[in-house]
Amino acid sequence: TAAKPASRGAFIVLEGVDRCGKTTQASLLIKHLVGLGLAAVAMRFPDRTTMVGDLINQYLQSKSELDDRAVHLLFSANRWEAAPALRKTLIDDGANIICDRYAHSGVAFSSSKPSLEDNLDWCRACDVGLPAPDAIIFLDIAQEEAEQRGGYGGERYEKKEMQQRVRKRFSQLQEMDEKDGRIPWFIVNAAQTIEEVQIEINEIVEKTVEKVQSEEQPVGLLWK
Ligand code: NYM
Repeated sequence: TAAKPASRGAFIVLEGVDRCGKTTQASLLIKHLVGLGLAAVAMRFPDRTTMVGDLINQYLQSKSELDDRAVHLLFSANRWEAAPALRKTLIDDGANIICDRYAHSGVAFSSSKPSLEDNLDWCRACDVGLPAPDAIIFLDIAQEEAEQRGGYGGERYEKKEMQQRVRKRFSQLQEMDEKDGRIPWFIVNAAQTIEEVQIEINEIVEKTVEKVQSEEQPVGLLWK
């Protein structure tokens, strides 16, 4: 059996509206951490490679229609099905996870739909108890700036009005987390150059990794 690692890995989540540069930054961050000799694993949600993920993918590409609550539960199930592997990576392998979107995207997008806008608590409920991030890095960008980046793709939700509502929801979720005091948010101005954004993110992540290693806290339970 493999030796138990000295400490667990940090669970870092990158969040933001579509076109904020999350995916680019996530892969740069992995390279940076590996360069520092730290184990780093990339994850992303939705994970379209699973059976649940395939249903989500068909929905996002408008190849299927689903009730808003049904698809919300699929996004949540897509996280729950990954949770055991996520814990194993953090705890047994002692590797850091860099995750492109997680539960906050789930709540922000679903609760921006007219049918769910008064149901924030319902939207949060199915993600309660998932492995909690040690830090949320929110890549903040103005709507106009995001739109200038080559425009949106053709997937569901990639519309101006929806994106504006999502951005507001993220702020609301940030406030709720800050009141609760367990999951720290770091807001990075994503309108800067790729290099400038990268420098800020690297610093936040290095500090978070150090904190997780020195405090020896177990992986938290989201919103519980
Ligand atoms: N999305 C993502 C949700 O609506 N709920 C979720 O739980 C998650 C994780 O899926 N517009 C939305 C946000 C995006 C879309 O994500 C696809 P990506 O990162 O473009 O593959």
